[in-house]
Amino acid sequence: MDADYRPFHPNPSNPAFRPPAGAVDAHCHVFGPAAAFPYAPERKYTPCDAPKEKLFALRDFLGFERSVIVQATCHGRDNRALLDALASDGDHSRGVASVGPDIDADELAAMHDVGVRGVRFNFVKRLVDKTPREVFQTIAEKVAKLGWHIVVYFEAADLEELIPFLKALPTTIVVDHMGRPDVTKGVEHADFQRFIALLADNPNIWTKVTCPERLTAAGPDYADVVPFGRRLVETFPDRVLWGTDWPHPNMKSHMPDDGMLVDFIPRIAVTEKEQRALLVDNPKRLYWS
Ligand code: 0GY
Repeated sequence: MDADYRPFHPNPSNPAFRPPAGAVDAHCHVFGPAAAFPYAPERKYTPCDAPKEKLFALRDFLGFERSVIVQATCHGRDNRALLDALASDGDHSRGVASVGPDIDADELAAMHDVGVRGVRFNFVKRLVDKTPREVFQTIAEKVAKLGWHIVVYFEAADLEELIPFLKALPTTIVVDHMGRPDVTKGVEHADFQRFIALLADNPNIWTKVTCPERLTAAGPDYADVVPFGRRLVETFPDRVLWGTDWPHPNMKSHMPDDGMLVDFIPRIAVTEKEQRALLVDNPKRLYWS
């Protein structure tokens, strides 16, 4: 583990908000354990192990029934830890993998069988080396044939330049962490409005209303992030997903209490109808249908 890496919260609080039956944590990771699933040589950080058993125990504790496990950059394109977690969790988990352009139909079919339903394209410069757009395009065409979607992770400053590329992708797209807005600029700022317009103009683009702990400039109450999540949930109620982001890689300011993150949900999805769409119906449509 890197010297400045913060491990996940050892004993999260019991959330006051109880998720509806069938609720999905649609963004979480498994890391290692390194002894069984070594981290990728090209990784930009070395996390603490966050094995599937801990993830599943947290899911139960927080009142969720299902998980979408997303391949993280510390494992590169080696999806073994992810596939192992999926294989051991039956119908309770689905996955988002990271693959290269040479992946063939048989490999994709094997991943599909164990629960993978998407791939992730990462544009965050501190996490990955640059990948040529043609490589992503090749992968996109292959996975679109299986009905998979593409999860994209980028910083708000890079959105404008990415828009033509995103618009050309041939399948559903899910943008991580609300497009990572600078919350100090406010919801009405041109940057966040550009993101809203992207979703308004492209019905195939969804977003995760996740990571108040990464986006806040104020601290663990996350009040400054609420208007961003709220705006997305009320404007696109059937294209939003929620997740813990456990085990919260690369958090520098603080390590979030996962119970408090669950209590963030009713602040952005205020009606039972919105909560059901966000936590049950939307992820079910994307991952379990
Ligand atoms: C997240 C966020 C981060 C890391 C990764 O794949 C990753 O390594 O996604 C981050 O450092 O912001 O969604 O887990």
